[in-house]
Amino acid sequence: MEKDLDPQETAEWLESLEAVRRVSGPDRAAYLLRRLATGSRYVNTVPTAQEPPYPGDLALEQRIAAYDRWNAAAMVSRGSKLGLGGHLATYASAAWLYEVGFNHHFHGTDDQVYFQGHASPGVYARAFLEGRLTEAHLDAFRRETLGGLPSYPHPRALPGFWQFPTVSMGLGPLNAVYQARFNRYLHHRGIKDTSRSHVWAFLGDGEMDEPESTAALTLAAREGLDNLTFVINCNLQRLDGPVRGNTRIVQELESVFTGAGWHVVKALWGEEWDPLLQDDALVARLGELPDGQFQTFAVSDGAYIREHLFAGLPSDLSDDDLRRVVGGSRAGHEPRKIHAAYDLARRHTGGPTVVLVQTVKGWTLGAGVEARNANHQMKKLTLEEFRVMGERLGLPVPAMDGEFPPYLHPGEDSPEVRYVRERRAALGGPIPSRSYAERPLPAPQERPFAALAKGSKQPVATTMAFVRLVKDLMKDPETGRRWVPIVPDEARTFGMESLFPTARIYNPLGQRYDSVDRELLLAYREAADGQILIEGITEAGSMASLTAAATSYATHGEPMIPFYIFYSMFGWQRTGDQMWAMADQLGRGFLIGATAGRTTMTGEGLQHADGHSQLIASTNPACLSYDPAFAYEVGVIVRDGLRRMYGPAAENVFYYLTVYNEPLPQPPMPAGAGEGVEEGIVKGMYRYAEGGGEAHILASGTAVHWALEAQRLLEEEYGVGVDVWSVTSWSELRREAMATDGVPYVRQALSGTGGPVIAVSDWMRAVPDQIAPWIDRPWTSLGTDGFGLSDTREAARAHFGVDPRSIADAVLKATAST
Ligand SMILES: Cc1ncc(C[n+]2csc(CCOP(=O)(O)OP(=O)(O)O)c2C)c(N)n1
Ligand SMILES: [Mg+2]
Repeated sequence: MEKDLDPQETAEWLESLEAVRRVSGPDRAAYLLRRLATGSRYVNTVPTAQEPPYPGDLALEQRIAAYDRWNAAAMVSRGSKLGLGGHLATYASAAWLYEVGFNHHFHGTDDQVYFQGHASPGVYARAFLEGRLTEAHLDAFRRETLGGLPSYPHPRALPGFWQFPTVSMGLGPLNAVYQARFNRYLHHRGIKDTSRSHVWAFLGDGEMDEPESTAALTLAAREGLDNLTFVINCNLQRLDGPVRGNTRIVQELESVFTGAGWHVVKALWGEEWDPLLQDDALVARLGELPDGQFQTFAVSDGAYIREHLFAGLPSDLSDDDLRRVVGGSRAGHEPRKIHAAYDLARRHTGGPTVVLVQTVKGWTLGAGVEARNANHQMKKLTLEEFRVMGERLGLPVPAMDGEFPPYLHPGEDSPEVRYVRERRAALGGPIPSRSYAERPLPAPQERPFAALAKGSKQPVATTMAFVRLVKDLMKDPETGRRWVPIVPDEARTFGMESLFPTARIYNPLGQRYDSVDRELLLAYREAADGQILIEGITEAGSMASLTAAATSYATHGEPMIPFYIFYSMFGWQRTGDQMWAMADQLGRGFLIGATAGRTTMTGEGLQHADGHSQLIASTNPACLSYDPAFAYEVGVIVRDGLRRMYGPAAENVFYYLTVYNEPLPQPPMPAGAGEGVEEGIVKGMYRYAEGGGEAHILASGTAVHWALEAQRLLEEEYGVGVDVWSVTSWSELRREAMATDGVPYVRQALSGTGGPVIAVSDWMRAVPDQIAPWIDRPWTSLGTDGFGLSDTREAARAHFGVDPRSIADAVLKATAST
């Protein structure tokens, strides 16, 4: 809660504003407030006179930055001969933002840096200078089949180097907020002291258009995340042209971040502007100039600038000076100004900081590139352009023949190389770097799994079975505290309120109110060391939380076991890109799609009824996706998942389990078959109920119950005996079949049986059809293709033709025609 430092002054101001409102109307009062929030002067937050001394050797750093600029441009240009692409302009505008960080601010062991994806050539160039990469690496940029460098920050493709994938725009800023938040969570829960760590997120001004970019701003302020800094490179351009041609992106972002409660630091103008900015009229004019016009000034001659920007204002500068200052003097090209801003950001307490820094896109790459609308897609400079750039940067430009420029290196023993290595050593080690030691977790106690294996006569939905399981697992003496339950405001829907009193809901402020239900056994309990993350109604935020927890084994050396439980409809199709990014980031954990199925959630209809998330999940190579029918299957899958993700040979996979909300009796794990059943559950199918073998019904999830009912109907009414199989994972069966050189498991399982195969589930037909190519017998699939609708379960299932009667009909038809 904000403290009123001077209540009397507050009262006076409020009184004045109230008077404005009375006299001139509410619109006028609102205008004044808006001006106050957004109309701060369009100048640097730290004036030159107040800049802290620069902590490094500026001349040397200039040369280092020059080498990095050259090599970044060279690697992209050289790659262009194969048509592999790459980006020149992003890094060229941001080079100093990174150099100042590398030399003075990024703490190797503590800090976590989200690099702007398209700036990766510069990050590689810097690693080349530090001796972490060789020329051969740079020359294999974007040639991953040769073991070369990935185009963007991809931990999965370069796992010792990159930590955070960023190039799907908007996910970086969102994930960065939740990463900073998760660091605090680990701290508050006593799992790791993260008080020294800082999260830096480098973002494009165009990237801020993505709704995800600003989605978590208020969370960061609310939770006081002063361990987080956004650096937004305001080069005023995105891919096609200006970010805000007719208005101003810096002021827009300033008002958004200010309104969200962030500390805003502006670093806009280079030092040469200082005398000009003495003129308030010019400052006011700059603050009202459309960005598109300012971009044009960046490429205009002095006469045009004098005529259009300075019209009516005095200026002592020559045309050449004007061209130089207006053309390129920006705070983002000056290490002192960047350091001043970062320093302020790091010293700020109580909340997050955003540094809005102005640059020219393509800076130093020459007149054909700088501030040009098409520069995002320029992939190559001519040798002449390299020569001009090298001279401008003060580099020893070699004689160049052939088509492409060489890489430049000052020599192993040069002051430049010694300096970058010393700086990184002083700051604790290389960045980016993803290094950690695997810490296998012991297998949990057997008791919770044994409870599920016993089954229950009382009808229980598989959602409840899962929640009971994790509730028990959270009590495990060794691993219980590593569980991280994540829910977007649906804990009650999934029966999770039973976790509130013991596990409690994480809130760094604790609970500052008497909860309305405090007398109840299952009262709403918030606590600073709470274990449950109730994220509010944000699936995107929950996914970002999951990503942070799922990668804690690598980012913190602390394996955590997150499970994120959500309405299955609002998972894969809504946030599938985040699941893709989590796969890139090598996340490990459980996604639980609850209230799954097109017909199983009664009465909710078209936008809730999920008949396809199993299909989307199957497209993610890191995801093992299961559709269990019975509680004991849930137990077997979770136990196997814990082994595969947290055991001694941990794999970089995550799990998706769909669970249903239809309470049904839960049978005990079939006895006798024992290990065969468990193996079948893990591999994807096993025979649950033999019944004559004239046909075979393959069913998954809740549809196994319909299949069993169809089996009974067929036996009793038609004397047809069929077997019912529980398919726990269509996609794992398919993957194994595609991968094996031998007989696929699905064929092995069915070997020795005959008769047609009928597949059914609460998913669209394409889900079971995944295994159809390996069924060498008549195949029929039933499913819930089309939009969902609300009705009783029975009516909905009859509508889609997946109810027991429809299954029986399909079996009769199939057996008749064979
Ligand atoms: C979600 C998503 N949409 C579109 C793109 C394609 N894209 C890549 S870079 C870019 C423009 C980036 O502009 P900005 O964020 O301002 O970065 P700058 O290069 O100017 O620093 C676009 C549209 C993407 N990478 N991710
Ligand atoms: Mg931009």
